[in-house]
Amino acid sequence: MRLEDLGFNALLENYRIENNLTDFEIGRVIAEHKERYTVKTVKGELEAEITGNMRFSALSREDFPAVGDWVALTVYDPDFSIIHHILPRSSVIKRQAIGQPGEIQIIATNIDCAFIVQAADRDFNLNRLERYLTICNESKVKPVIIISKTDLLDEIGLNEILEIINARIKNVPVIAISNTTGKGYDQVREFMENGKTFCLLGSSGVGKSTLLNNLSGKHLMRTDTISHSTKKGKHVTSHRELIILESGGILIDNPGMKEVGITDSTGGLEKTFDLISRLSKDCRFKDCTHTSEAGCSVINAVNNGELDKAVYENYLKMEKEMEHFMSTAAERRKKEKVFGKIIKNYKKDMKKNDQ
Ligand SMILES: Nc1nc2c(ncn2[C@@H]2O[C@H](COP(=O)(O)OP(=O)(O)OP(=O)(O)O)[C@@H](O)[C@H]2O)c(=O)[nH]1
Ligand SMILES: [Mg+2]
Ligand SMILES: [Zn+2]
Repeated sequence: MRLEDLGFNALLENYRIENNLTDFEIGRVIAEHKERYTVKTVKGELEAEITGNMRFSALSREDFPAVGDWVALTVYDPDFSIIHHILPRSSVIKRQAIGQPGEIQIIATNIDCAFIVQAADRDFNLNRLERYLTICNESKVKPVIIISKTDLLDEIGLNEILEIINARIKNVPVIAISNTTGKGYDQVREFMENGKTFCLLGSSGVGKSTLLNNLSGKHLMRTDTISHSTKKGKHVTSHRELIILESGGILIDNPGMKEVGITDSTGGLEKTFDLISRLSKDCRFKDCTHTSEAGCSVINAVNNGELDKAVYENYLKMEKEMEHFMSTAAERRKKEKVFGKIIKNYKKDMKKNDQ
């Protein structure tokens, strides 16, 4: 295996040389288990941990390695390596961490293209599609929408879904697939360029791992049937994992997500809701919130039917969520800083007492 097969490129190579990382082994994080990482290198798969320094100087989750990262490490033996550096990320897909207000969770890094998977039978939801588009657009990851399980629907039902998507979401490719019949697989494969990294996003039970297994021709990820009593997915995939397909392309499977909270995604919202961004240039006030202001061209567009009310409402909801996230994150950082100072003073006092 060459590093290029894993997605290594000239930009990363230049960085490696310019930053004197030539004495380190270079590899890509393919799995994470509670701050232990599996890193794929030309020497094989290595188990690695981070340096103490990296852990203590980390300000947020973004300072820790994530699946998809390129790292520089020292190899002691195959079961023990130390990660010293994370090479610059070309993209980061992230969401709000569950149960930790103001904190982010990295879904994957260095992604070229995201497959946003929704099942045709009962998972399909436009608001949620726009949410996934926002987190992809924020990081300039090319989104592709995949509608799975089309075998459970007749032609008319499927066309209805595709029309609904086309009416609301422009300029994003949509592929209808069935993991059972293989429908749409040729179109998916067309996107999968050699050396490029793709990731699978979507709710639990929509068929992400089944798609990955079928594309690889191997049973790499466990898949399972959905609980019929609750009609809910069982979260079969429990951790992120990066896989290289023999046919070319690198694919990251993710556990199904229930919530996709927006973080600091100004650019992502602008791109996803580009009609709103264009309209807002004509609002009377520069800082118009498009909620109640006079001379708001966004509200005008909703009133005259140019802008879909559902799109407008989804935009406002995510915009509000983003503002809330950013103020909570700022508050969190402030508290952590104060806490850091308390610890520092405490340690100083301890030293004084020792003398
Ligand atoms: N009928 C039909 N069933 C499918 C299709 N794709 C997947 N399934 C079934 O749906 C169930 C869930 O599939 P998985 O691939 O495990 O779903 P997942 O998205 O990986 O789920 P998590 O790992 O929990 O996020 C399995 O029983 C699959 O056999 C499809 O296109 N059609
Ligand atoms: Mg899965
Ligand atoms: Zn406005």
